[in-house]
Order: sequence, then structure tokens, then C-alpha cells
Amino acid sequence: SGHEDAKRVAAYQAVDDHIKNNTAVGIGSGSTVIYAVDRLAEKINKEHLKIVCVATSFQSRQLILNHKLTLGDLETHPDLSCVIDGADEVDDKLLLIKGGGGCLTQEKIVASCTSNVIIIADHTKLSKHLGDNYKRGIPIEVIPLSYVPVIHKIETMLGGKAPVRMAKSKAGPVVTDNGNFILDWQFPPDIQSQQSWEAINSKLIHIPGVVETGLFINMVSHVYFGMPDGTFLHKD
Ligand code: DER
Repeated sequence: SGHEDAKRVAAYQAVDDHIKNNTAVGIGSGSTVIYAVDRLAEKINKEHLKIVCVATSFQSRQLILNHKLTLGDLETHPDLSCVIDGADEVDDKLLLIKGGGGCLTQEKIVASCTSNVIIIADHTKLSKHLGDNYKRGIPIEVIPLSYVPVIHKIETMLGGKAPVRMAKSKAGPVVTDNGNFILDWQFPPDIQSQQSWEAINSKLIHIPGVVETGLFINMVSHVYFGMPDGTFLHKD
């Protein structure tokens, strides 16, 4: 489909532009990054490259192992040459919403271990303002015992609604790879005109019980958007 082709174009271009031999790279989570790992495996086999891959979730770990790539970790490879990952929404200042797949915490940790974070996405993820296209809200990972008071604090302090994400293939809430719950904060649309995302993120991250937010601020070096006509748009 055009959607999948767009993801593939963005993923292939990102790998071709940024993967270098004898490096350790971070592998993101989600459906777009699958194309990047396909391309990476093809490149490694064709050009006999030595690349260590650091995962950002169980899904990412399975992707690496299923492609018979070399799995590393942050203990042995704390400095990564780049990270390739997806996003749920990108605004015109390359601010991201991530966490649609519930993997935001390890993704942000791995992204913090490189100065070259490369995002790959189809063009539907490109928005003028956060929330224009991605309607599920900003994912916030919380320690399970805290989720009710954290919801109340967010809704009181910042407005909107922040329901806990309920699982589809399991009874009860989604449990992350870190054993935590996720809130999807439907922020009030006008909040962006009242305060900066940095200020909002800082308030969220300091609520006791909040582990991490899906707001990635000033973390991205390159974004590759796959377009429906098979071309890509590169923003940096
Ligand atoms: O959960 C995440 O952060 C993923 O990277 C997600 O945001 C992107 O998933 P997609 O490539 O399937 O859209």
C-alpha cells in the first residue's frame, strides 16, 4: 500500500545515509523501523559490515535477533553512532510525540546515548502543531501504584484527560517492557499557546510516579518522511 511504501522509502533512505561500518546503532520500535532493519540486514550482508544493534524494546530485540544481527546493550555500547526510530507525530520544530507502541522510555534512554537521532515516518506524521493528526494524546509511563493520583494531578494542573491505556490482548491495563502503566494524556488544544512544551514536559516529569513522557524535545537530528509518490522529504 502507499502507506507501507512511504514507510519503506523513509526507512531505506535513513539507513543508506547514516549507517557506517564498525559502529553501534540504536534500533527503535514500531512498524516503520521494521523496514529499516530489513535494509540494515541487507546492507550488512552485502557489504560485510560490522554493526552492533542496541534494542529499545522486546519488539526491537526480536527484530534484531530474527534478522540474525549482532545484539548489544548500553552496558557494552553506551555511545551509539546513531539511533533510527519511528514517531507518532512530528511538528515543524522536530518536536516528537512517541510512545504509540508503548516503548517510549527505553526509546528515550537509547536516543539519549547518541547525538544523531534519526526519525523515520510516513508523511501523515508531519504536523504543524502536536495533536493536529495524532489524537491519542501524549503517552506518559507511570509506576503502577501511582496511576490514579498521577491522573488527578495531570488533569488538575494541566487540564484535559489522561486515562490509563487498557490492553487489547490482555485483561487490564497495558504493562510496558519495564513493568509500568501508560497514560495517554489528551491535552487541551490551546495549552500550546499558553506555555512551552519544555515547561509542560518539566511539570509532567516531576510528578512523583511519572517515569517518562512521550515528548521528545530537542532530541532529533534528522527526520525522513516517506511521501505517497515514493519520494522522501528530509528535514534536519
Ligand atoms: O512507540 C513508539 O514510539 C514507536 O516508535 C511509534 O511511535 C512509531 O510506530 P510506527 O512506526 O508503527 O508508526
